[in-house]
Amino acid sequence: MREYMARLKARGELLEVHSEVDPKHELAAVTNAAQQRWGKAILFHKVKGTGFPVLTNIYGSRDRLAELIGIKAEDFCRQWSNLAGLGGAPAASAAVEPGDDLVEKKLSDLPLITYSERDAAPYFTSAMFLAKEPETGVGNLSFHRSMYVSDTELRCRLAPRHHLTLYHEKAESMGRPLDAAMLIGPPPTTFLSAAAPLPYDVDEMEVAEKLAGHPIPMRQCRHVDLMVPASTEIVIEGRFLPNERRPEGPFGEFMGYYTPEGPNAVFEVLGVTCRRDAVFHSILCGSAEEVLTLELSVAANVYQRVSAVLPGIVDVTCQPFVLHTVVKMRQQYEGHARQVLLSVIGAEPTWAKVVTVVDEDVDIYDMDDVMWAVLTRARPDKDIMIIPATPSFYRDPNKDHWSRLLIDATAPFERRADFERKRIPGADAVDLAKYFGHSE
Ligand SMILES: Cc1cc2nc3c(=O)[nH]c(=O)nc-3n(C[C@H](O)[C@H](O)[C@H](O)COP(=O)(O)O)c2cc1C
Ligand SMILES: [Mn+2]
Repeated sequence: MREYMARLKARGELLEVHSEVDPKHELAAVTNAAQQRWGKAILFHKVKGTGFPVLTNIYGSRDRLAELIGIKAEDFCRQWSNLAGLGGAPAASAAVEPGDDLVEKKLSDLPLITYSERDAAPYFTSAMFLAKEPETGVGNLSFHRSMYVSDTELRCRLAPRHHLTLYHEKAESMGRPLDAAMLIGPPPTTFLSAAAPLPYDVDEMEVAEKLAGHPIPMRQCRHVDLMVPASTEIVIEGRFLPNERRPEGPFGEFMGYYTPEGPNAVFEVLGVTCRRDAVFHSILCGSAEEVLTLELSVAANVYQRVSAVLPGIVDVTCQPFVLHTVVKMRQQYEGHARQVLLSVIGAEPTWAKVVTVVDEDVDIYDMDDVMWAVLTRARPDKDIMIIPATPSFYRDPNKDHWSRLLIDATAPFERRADFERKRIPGADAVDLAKYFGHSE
C-alpha cells in the first residue's frame, strides 16, 4: 500500500495534511469535504492521540482501481467477473521470515477514529479479515467494520451469508473459536479480491496474487496460526469467541443512516503487529472508497447476465449510488429497451431498485447526462414501469425498498433519427489554454 501511495504522491494525487486533526469527527469531516472537492487520496500526518499517520481514499476512484490491475476503467464490466476464474490453482508459496522491523502495539495505540455523530464508539473501517475455513482450510478475505471496546475486544459486523460469518458459525458448531487476522494496509490487489463476491471455495489471497501477477510474500502471525501478507502495515491478531454476541452500534452506514445497536460477533484481540513507520488506512463509510467495489460488482453482474440473454448491451454502471443501475444499449428493435429493463431486475434482484436504460450517445458516468436522457427521451406515462410489492435490498424490515422503478430513457425506436444529439464540430478538441492562457 505504501508503494502505491508513493506513486500517487509522485503524480500529485496525494493530498497531505500536516496540522493536527482530531480523530473524533474532525478527520471524517475533512475527509468528506476533501473527497468531494478533489477525489484524491489524503494523508493525515498528525492525528491526535496516536503516532500513526492516517491514509484515506487511496482506492476511491475507478481509475485507481483499474490501474491496480492494469485495465482501463471502462473495462470493469468485462473484467470484474473474470476475477473468480483467477482462483483455483495453488498459489506459489512465498513465505518469508517476519522482518525485524515488526513492532508490537496495543489496539489503543492505533488511531481510534469516530466518524458520525451518533456512532457508539470509534470504528475500524478498512480492516480486511483473513481467516481459514474451519474444515477445508481455504482462506478468505473480507471487510467487516469493527467497533472498538477495549485493548482486547472488538465487536464486528458479520452480515448473514458472508463467508467469514459462515466460518464463524461452523467453528462455533464445533465449539471452537475462529482465529482471524485483521489486515490494515495489505497489498493493493487484496482490496479488489476481498470485496469481490467470489465463490465459497475460492481463496481471495490467491486471486490477489493472480491480480498482482506475482506471488505475495507472506509471514507467520505471532499470536495465531495464520500467514498474512508481509507488507501489511498493521495486523490485528485474534479470535472470534464461540456462542458470544454483544451489542454493536449504532454506526453511520453506507446508505447515509445509522444502523441501530444489535448483537454482533465478539473478536478477542491477542496482539497487534505493525511495520515500523506503519501507515493506518481509514475508509469513510459511504464514500466512493467503500461503495465503488460494490457498484462495480453489481454493474459487472448485470452486464454479464443481461448480455447472456439480450443483444446490444454496451456498458453498465451504478450511479450515483448502488441502488440505481444505468444501462447503455444499442437498440435493435422496438421494445428492446423494455426487455433490457426487465432482464436487469432478474439479473440483480438485490440492488437494482431503480433502473434506467439509455442510448449509446449518453455518458452513463455522468448523472446529469443520464437525467438529460430521462428528461428529453422518456414519456412519464409510457416509458416508466413500476413493479409493485417486490423486495430488493435485504436489510429492510419495514419494506422501504420494496417495488421497482424502471425508466426507458432511450429514444423511440422508430423515430430515433429525430433524437440525434447536436454536435459542435471541434468542441471535443478545443485547447482552452490556447485561447485563455490556462485550462484550469
Ligand atoms: C470497505 C468495505 C466495508 C464493508 N463492510 C462490511 C461490514 O461491515 N460487514 C459485512 O458483513 N460486510 C461488509 N462489506 C462487504 C463484504 O466485505 C464483501 O461483501 C465481501 O466480498 C465479503 O466476502 P466473502 O464473499 O468472502 O464473504 C464491506 C465491503 C467493503 C468494500
Ligand atoms: Mn470469500
